[in-house]
Amino acid sequence: MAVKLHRCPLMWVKMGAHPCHNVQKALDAAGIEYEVVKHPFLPRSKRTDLIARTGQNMLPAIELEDGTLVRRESKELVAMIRAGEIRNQTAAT
Ligand SMILES: N[C@@H](CCC(=O)N[C@@H](CS)C(=O)NCC(=O)O)C(=O)O
Repeated sequence: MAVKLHRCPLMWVKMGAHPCHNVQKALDAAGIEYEVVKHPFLPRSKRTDLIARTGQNMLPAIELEDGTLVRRESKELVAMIRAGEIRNQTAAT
C-alpha cells in the first residue's frame, strides 16, 4: 500500500505558495509513490475525516503506510520528504 497525500481539491493551482502543491511536488521529486485523497476546500468544517483523525482542519497531511496521518506545516512535510523520513516501504524493496 502506498502512502497517501491528503490535500485540497485545487489540483490546478500549481504556484509556489500553494501548500498542497508544494508537498505533492516534493513527493514527486523524491520518487515516492502515493495516492491522492482529496478533501473539500471550504468550509473547512466539511473535512470531517481529517478533523476526526488529526484534531485540526488544515491540509496537506500525509498518511503513512501504517495508517498514521501526519499533519505538519507544509514546509515541515517537505523537509521530512527531502530528509527521507517519508518513504514507501513496499516500493523500497
Ligand atoms: N501554513 C499552512 C497552510 C495550509 C493551507 O493553507 N492549506 C490550504 C489547502 S492547500 C487550506 O487548508 N486552506 C483552507 C483554509 O485556509 O481555510 C501550511 O503550510 O501547511
